[in-house]
Amino acid sequence: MIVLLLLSVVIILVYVYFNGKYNENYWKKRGVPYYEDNKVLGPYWDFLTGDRALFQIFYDIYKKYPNAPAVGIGSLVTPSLYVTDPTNVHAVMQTDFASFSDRGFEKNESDILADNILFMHGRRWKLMRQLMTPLFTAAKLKNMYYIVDKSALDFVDYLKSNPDTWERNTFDTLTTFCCAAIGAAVFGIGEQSTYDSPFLKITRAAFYPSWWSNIRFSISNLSSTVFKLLNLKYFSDYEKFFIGAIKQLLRQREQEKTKRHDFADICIQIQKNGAMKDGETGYEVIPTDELLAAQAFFFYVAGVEPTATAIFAVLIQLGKHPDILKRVQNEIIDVYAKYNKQLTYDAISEMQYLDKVFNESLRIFPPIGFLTRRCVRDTVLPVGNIKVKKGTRMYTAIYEIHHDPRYYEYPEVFDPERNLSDQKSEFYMPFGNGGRICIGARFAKLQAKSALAHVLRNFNIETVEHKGGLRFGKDQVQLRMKNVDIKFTPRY
Ligand code: HEM
Ligand SMILES: *[C@@H]1O[C@H](CO)[C@@H](O)[C@H](O)[C@H]1NC(C)=O
Ligand SMILES: *[C@@H]1O[C@H](CO)[C@@H](O)[C@H](O)[C@H]1NC(C)=O
Ligand SMILES: *[C@@H]1O[C@H](CO)[C@@H](O)[C@H](O)[C@H]1NC(C)=O
Ligand SMILES: CC(=O)N[C@H]1CO[C@H](CO)[C@@H](O)[C@@H]1O
Repeated sequence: MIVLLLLSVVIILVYVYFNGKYNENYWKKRGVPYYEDNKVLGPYWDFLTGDRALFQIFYDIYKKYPNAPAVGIGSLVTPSLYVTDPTNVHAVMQTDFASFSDRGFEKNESDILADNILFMHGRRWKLMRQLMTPLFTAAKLKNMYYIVDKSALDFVDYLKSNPDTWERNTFDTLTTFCCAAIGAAVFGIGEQSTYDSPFLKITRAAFYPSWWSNIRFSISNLSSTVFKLLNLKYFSDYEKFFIGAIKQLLRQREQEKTKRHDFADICIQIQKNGAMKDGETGYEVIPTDELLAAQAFFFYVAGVEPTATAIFAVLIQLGKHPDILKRVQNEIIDVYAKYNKQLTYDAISEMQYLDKVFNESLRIFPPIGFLTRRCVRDTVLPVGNIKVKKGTRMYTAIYEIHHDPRYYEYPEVFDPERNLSDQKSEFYMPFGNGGRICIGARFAKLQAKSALAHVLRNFNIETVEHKGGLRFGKDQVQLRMKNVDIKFTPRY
């Protein structure tokens, strides 16, 4: 017994040693430094055993190899490359997109709700992305703006009638709002408050970030084989509820004549048009209720937390800079008066200073700290001439670049006057970049700015950092600002 145990320990140690050695040589041969602190699991080891966010661990590596074109990292048997040089990052995301068009997510085919553009790859993704893109044009957003506006007004009412939210659990309050607002955009609105929607309670519970969901994502990140072996499903718990709700909604809408400009309307249109076909390859997809439910689901999975984080980022900065807050509020008040006490789509678009503040807040706190891709065909990265083989996992820096003094003078200083629209896209990527850039960016910005305008018209704010100061939650891809709250004081 003891012998057997010892033997297995020895076998594991030998395996770990050779696995690490192999990974190291793999990258050294290609002229790339290798992250040596843990040769087998790389930054994931630090993530699993520590209490910091993964992006912070990457940031340490970034600072350790400031001039490397990329850094090899351990990830069991899959070669993995952490891309730090902005030109290389740009190649992965944009200029060589065809070689890196996958996010590298594994999904179980029977996991219906994971069949959405966030997780899809290959020609299926391409077709679905083409189909969903027109949903977020300026014209469509203008039509659905009345829903965005109602959500923001309901949010203000909610704040006004719940003074217990004025100094505590700000991020929770914002997540609830984003869940309600996304629900309104997908399912439509009626007379009652978006906060009284029957969907809110369940979706709110589903999207509460938990340690378990971190672990599940982490397994899939490390190795698709392990993921398949364990037979994990991402969203099975919500499948029945969600698909049922969408089916019911679609059948109901088929009977209606009036256009409401929400996501459900668009689904009906898509189904009327029948099978979707890629002109080039002839590949076809049938828009079933299930497929559309999965697309509705991406609004929640991809939309709720980053939008809440973005609003939080702006509030944290404004609550620390009273002079900038005053200027934002003055702009809101002026535009509000100009538009006859309405915050219309055009009114929100006119708030240039708010836009600058939003942009700069997302430079300092990009809600997604780094991105992942999978190489789908052998290629070469321009800086350092790095050969990358099909199947390699890529991690690209965002937060690190946003905070690099080589690209931003005094990067830790919040300064809305930085000309970010002058900035090359490889240095500013809160919504990612290239072919897989955030499809909801316009919608998210509109939602966030509308909420901010309504709230800041009604409240003054101050940022309250609790004992020990602001820190980040132990999350994989998100930035979650913790130990900090917003104190709201009424101005009405
Ligand atoms: C401020 C809020 C948001 C931020 C900061 C954000 C950020 C991002 C980022 C960084 C990516 C990855 C892009 C890449 O890989 O290059 C992404 C992808 C995506 N986002 Fe957002 N997002 C936000 C809100 C939303 C909303 C509200 C929706 C839904 C309406 C949404 C839908 C998506 C989808 C579907 C993808 C995957 C696109 C694809 O793979 O083709 N996002 N987002
Ligand atoms: C997906 O999950 C189901 C049940 O959870 C399982 O029966 C099936 O074999 C899995 N498929 C793959 C490819 O892992
Ligand atoms: C904010 O950033 C976006 C790019 O993300 C840019 O198009 C826009 O012009 C910027 N706004 C201002 C006021 O600079
Ligand atoms: C910011 O950069 C854009 C693009 O280069 C330019 O058109 C604009 O005038 C600049 N704005 C300021 C205030 O410098
Ligand atoms: C390579 C890979 O699968 N990366 C994923 C890791 O997990 C996050 C979610 O926590 C995904 O967004 C990445 O795509």
